[in-house]
Amino acid sequence: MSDTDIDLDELERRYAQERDKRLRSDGMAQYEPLGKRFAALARDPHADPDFKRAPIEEDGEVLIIGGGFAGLLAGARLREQGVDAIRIIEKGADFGGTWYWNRYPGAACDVESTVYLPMLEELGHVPTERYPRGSEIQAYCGRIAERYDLRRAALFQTLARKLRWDAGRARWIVETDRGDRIAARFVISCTGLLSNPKLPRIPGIETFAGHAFHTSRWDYAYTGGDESGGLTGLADKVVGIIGTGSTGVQVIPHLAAWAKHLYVFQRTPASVEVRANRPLTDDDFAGLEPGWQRQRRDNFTTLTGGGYAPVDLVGDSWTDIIRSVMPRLENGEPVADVEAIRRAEMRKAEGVRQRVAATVRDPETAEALKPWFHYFCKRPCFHDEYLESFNRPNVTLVDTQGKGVERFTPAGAVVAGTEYPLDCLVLATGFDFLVDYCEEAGLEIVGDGGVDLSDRWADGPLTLHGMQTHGFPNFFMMAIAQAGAAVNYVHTADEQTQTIAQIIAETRERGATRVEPSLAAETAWVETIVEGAKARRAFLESCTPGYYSYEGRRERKAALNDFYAGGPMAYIEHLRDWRDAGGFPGLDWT
Ligand code: NA7
Repeated sequence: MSDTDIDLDELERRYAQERDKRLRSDGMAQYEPLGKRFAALARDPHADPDFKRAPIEEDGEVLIIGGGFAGLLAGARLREQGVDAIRIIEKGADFGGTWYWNRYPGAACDVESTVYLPMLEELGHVPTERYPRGSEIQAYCGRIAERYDLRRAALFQTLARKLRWDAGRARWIVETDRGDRIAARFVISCTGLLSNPKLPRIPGIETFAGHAFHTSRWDYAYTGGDESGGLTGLADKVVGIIGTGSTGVQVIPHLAAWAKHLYVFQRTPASVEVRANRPLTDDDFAGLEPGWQRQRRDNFTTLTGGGYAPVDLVGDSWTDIIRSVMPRLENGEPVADVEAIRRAEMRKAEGVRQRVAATVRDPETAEALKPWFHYFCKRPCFHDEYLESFNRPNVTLVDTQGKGVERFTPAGAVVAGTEYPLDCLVLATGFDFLVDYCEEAGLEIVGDGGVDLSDRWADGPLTLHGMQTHGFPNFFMMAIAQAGAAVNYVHTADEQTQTIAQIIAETRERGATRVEPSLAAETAWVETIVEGAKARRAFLESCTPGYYSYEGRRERKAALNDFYAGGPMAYIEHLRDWRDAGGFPGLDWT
């Protein structure tokens, strides 16, 4: 399509119309966590429910909360610094974090394995596919744990509950749900970004009498099969699914293949692009020079963060848009042409809609599957069988016109007055995102002088680099609020953990008992975030709501939860410069 075929103003009008259909007054309150009213749905299907162990009392060096990639990388980098007394507390029965919980059929990473999986060079690992499956990623987490001898540090099926800074002993005292009392000089909280499943507060949902589960707690005992499919238990079942985000798009082709009938209740259509997965072989890695992964990851994060790079090393659907809107170079400096970027973005979104039209046979279904929002408003999805699923006779798309399911009855879901009887309801409704740090982490954190972090952060986080906060010495967070938001969070996490491990090493070398950001350094960083976030927030207000836009919220909390405006690669470079500068300016040691 040529640029002149795109009427930008008309498109903007259409986007605004679609956003208005989806806007709701209850914002974030439209969701509730899995664990409260629906505690049974939060049960871990992979763990031994009868697991017991005696409580532990110990005094260690570093306590890490969470055994996903962030926690594992923190452990690995600390081992590299020679720290032996590490303890890792993990809710699940194994390492893996996101990939421990999300074992739904089709679960795979949408970022290329060569940039997503950390430490490929250190471990000499060759991923099997371009886009790795969940089970392979989880197994790889186990390999990192073995390599850095982290398994002996782990307390699985354990939740950290309360952290209290004991100034007299210069120790954090950590209590868990299993009665442990662990003292540690340093605490690194790695509780995840999208780790608390959320449910929509749809009227009557609690009365639904069929079988229901969230995708992050997939019930294979009911569906049969495994991550690769074979859901034979659904052969005589009418299944409904709510959620057409990254998860829904991966699950739906499997449900479509096995259910007697599948109803897809759609609120906002996903933007679904080409995935083009393929096996990787040694040839893909032949001739790569040491340091190749850092170069490749930096390149991917630069391009997907909207920056300039002379080459595109990954060259997939993620980087395609950047290729087409690459800023021009003037005197060696990249210069963004705002109008050209706007047109390229519209062209990209139009291409996504044309793919729907070319794939889905029923014109009405195809029309309903077309996304009408700015390409950057929501995380794009990548799949080569999703759209085809809607050509099956046993699949019905129920387009809710941006409203979602109206209500539930014991028999099923109601949309626009029509009841759809269901045997099984699959909730692909996502996870809490930047709601409230302590609430999401499930932690009560009491710092210097008895100050509760949730009180200090009542209006939103106050940090230096998104990783440390004044008055909470020797405490680190792995998060993205006030940090760099990369498409590939593991890249950010890797740089954050290298920084944290170096700060801890320096604290030990100095013989200091506490390290924390000065109030002045923290205030300056927060101001940088809030100022820098203005342009992005203005853009998000034009978007169809979702977790990127904080469901359309405008208050200070949303601004404080925002990201480093220079982009993820600039944030990473800022951390590198800070590490290299020596002495970590902005930190106070005692
Ligand atoms: P997402 O991306 O948050 O998707 C959740 C989906 O659930 C999305 O399509 C929502 O529609 C839908 N939803 C939520 N509430 C309702 C109601 N009430 N009715 C209908 N539909 C509803 O979560 P995912 O698990 O797919 O992906 C999470 C992240 O994992 C992803 O971003 C990647 O980082 C990997 P909406 O679009 O809000 O209208």
